[in-house]
Amino acid sequence: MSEPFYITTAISYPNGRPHIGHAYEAIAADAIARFRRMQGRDVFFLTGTDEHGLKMAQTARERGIEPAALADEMSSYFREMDEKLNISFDRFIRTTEPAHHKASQAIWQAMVDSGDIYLGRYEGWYSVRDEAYYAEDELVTAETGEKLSPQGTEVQWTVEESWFFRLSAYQDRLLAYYAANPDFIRPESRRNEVLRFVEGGLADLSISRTSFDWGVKVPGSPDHVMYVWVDALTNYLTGIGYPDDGGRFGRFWPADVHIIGKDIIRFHAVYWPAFLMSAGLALPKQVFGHGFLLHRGEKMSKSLGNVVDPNDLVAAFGVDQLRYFLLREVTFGQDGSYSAEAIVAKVNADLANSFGNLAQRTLSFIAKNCDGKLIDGYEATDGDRRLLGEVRDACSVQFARHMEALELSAAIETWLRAVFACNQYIDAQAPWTLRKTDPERMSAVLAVLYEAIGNLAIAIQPIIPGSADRLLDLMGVPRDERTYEAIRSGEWYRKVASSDFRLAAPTPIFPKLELPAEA
Ligand code: ME8
Repeated sequence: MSEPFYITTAISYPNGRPHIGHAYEAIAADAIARFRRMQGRDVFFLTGTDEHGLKMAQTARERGIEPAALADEMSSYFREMDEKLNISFDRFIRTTEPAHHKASQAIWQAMVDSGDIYLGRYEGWYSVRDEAYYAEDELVTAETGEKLSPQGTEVQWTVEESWFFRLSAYQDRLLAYYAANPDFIRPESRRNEVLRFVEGGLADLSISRTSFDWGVKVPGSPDHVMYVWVDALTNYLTGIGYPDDGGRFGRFWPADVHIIGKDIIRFHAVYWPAFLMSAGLALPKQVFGHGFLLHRGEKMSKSLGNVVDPNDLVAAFGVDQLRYFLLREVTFGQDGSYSAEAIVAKVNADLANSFGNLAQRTLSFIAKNCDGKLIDGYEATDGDRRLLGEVRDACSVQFARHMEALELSAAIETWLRAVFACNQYIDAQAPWTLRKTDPERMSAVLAVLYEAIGNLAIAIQPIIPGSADRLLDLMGVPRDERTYEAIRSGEWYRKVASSDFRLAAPTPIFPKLELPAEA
């Protein structure tokens, strides 16, 4: 059986509709999941919605509906967005599912059993927006004199009986774990941020609430619901069957990587490992905090009116166009900016003009001038071998190395350099001239290009799955040959060429984009 690979996104708060930041995270995680599947790994990809907590309860109250009704409605928009973006999740989890309540109570009980939970009284600051507690010295003062969270959100003084988690007892164990596992938190900037925070000392964490009841009930303490982050983080266990399904849970835990945004790194890299240590469970291998997506360099906010619905971007530019832009433009781990102009410019330059044009002119030439027939054997020149070697190396070895390191934009750049090399080759070889002067050489050049384009399409599948599939279907590349292994072995071209496959006249896979009028 192949090696498991368990990847998760954060689960989103469905207190509003999904925005481009949610889309970005889903797309990045999907590219990694697809890449690992192509490597032959047995992938489990989890995503979903985080439906408890005060923020959900308050939004529902403002809208005059029950929190459950709000969650049902909004969660469906997240799922629809995922489907539209071609996100290949294996499970879409909702934290209101009974199985999740059971899992959260199980991990709670395990923490009780290790003596890490005690009853106390919480007096301090809470931000509903962030669903987070803050210490006095973490707060910032606004120009108006109002106290705000370090994220700039409103905080309220809260006094409540509460169950506490003995987080303070985990400082040394966490620091030792970070030191022994330098790749646990990535990128480096996030790791440093977490180290500084933990080195500064950890206070015990309030992990239950009594002032509202929209949450998972604390076992044996019916007046308390769990602090939303305790149940939210546990989704990563529920998703693979904890506590019952020994089979799947045993196979996929610990997770290979949690893909999350930089604003929630503390929950994933401090609280979560401490909860798991307390419950006697293994720790995830990696937590990756990606950057934030800005609109024209500005933070998205309802008041600025620049919160963009991902569905509109898909309608305007296309799914793969959006996926490509986000993964190529934003260095994974850093903040990035987007605008309609930037999407149009990047997609036209890279997909329409470089890759699309390469495929279109080669394939339509073969369809038109060779009856769609490919030649099986030919005499390769040094230049032919050089190009094929370069493309093969870029598409299998280098692309894969970058993807494994979660350097998504670097992987795409490598691929694009190979596309450029093909375009130089086609211009230098000029098959349209050879057609008259040396038809045999023309056929060889087309065979080289066909294999190169096929390899480029195979490699880029995780990034632009729909378009790559269409191109590979058109080119007759067998489904089971669409892997990095197939690129390396170089067998697929001969199989296609020696079969009775005939290439049909292609329509462009990447039509040139126009800037929408209202942009
Ligand atoms: O934080 N750019 O939910 P959420 C990029 N429920 N990513 C962004 C972003 C932006 N502009 N805005 C948000 C939560 N995100 C919790 C998670 S996990 C056990 C619980 C990212 O809906 C954000 O960083 O506020 C997070 O990873 C994800 O979107 C969901 O954010």
